[in-house]
Amino acid sequence: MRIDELLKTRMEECTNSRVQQAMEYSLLAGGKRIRPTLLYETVKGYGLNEACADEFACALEMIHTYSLIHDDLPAMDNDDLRRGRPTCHKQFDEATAILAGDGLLTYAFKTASLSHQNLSHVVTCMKILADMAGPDGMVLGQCLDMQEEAHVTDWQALRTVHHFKTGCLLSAPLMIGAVLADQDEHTVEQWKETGMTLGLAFQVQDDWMDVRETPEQLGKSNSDARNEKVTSVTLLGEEKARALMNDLYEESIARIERTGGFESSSMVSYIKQIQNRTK
Ligand code: GRG
Repeated sequence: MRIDELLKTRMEECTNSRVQQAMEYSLLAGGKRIRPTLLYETVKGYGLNEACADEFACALEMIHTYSLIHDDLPAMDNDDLRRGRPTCHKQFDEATAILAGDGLLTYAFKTASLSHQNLSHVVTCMKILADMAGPDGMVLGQCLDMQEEAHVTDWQALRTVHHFKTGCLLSAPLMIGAVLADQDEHTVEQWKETGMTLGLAFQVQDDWMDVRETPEQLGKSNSDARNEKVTSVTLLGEEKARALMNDLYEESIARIERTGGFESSSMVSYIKQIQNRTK
């Protein structure tokens, strides 16, 4: 995959150290690469060459990987398995895993800044990255998730957690792709909404698979039950959660097909692939 080669090169350009090794261990462990792929699909749908999005594709995957490393820590979900391997803190140690997350987050912004695209677009895209990943975005979602017992008693409240925790980092590639393709603010907002719908579909699917599949199949611990997490499955039941997931995928596909000036077929077939995945 193009993104794997790019990430490998970026890691080779980082000073070799224990933290660099831990960053590389988690970043190059595989993963579905959904966020970079969504970005590439967006620019391609607008008729651009995917190379224009390389730096932001790397940045998105680095930020995503940092969030997984920190989410797996004992202070958060306390998980042992990620991407088919021991989690970063199990393979190294907790301090190194914290630093690896910090390193990836920082290195993401350095990487984004290396983009040769129109400077004003680059600044806008970096702001989107920060907004979607930071304390108004994914970090807020994670904070709400950690406090969930006090706050989450119904589907609407859980939806809000997922909106920030999962939706923001799936909206970011769509928004960034639209900015790189010189789309106006209204269109970028439309893509944000599409990403949020897709994010919710993806999260409900993740909840559903967490109860249906084994850790070996998923390549990660299915810790929701152990942590007594409120999920779409515990709130709605397996059948309703599955139906909701399919409705949300269909809604996001319909939104993509309605987007003016966008050749949607390749992105839509990619999303159907995600919807039908088994791990
Ligand atoms: C620590 C700030 C901070 C945030 C953590 C990503 C995250 C937020 C938590 C991980 C747990 C979780 C279920 C998050 C929802 C999003 C999600 C399903 C992440 C897993 O993404 P995939 O399936 O992972 O794309 P791969 O490994 O394929 O890249």
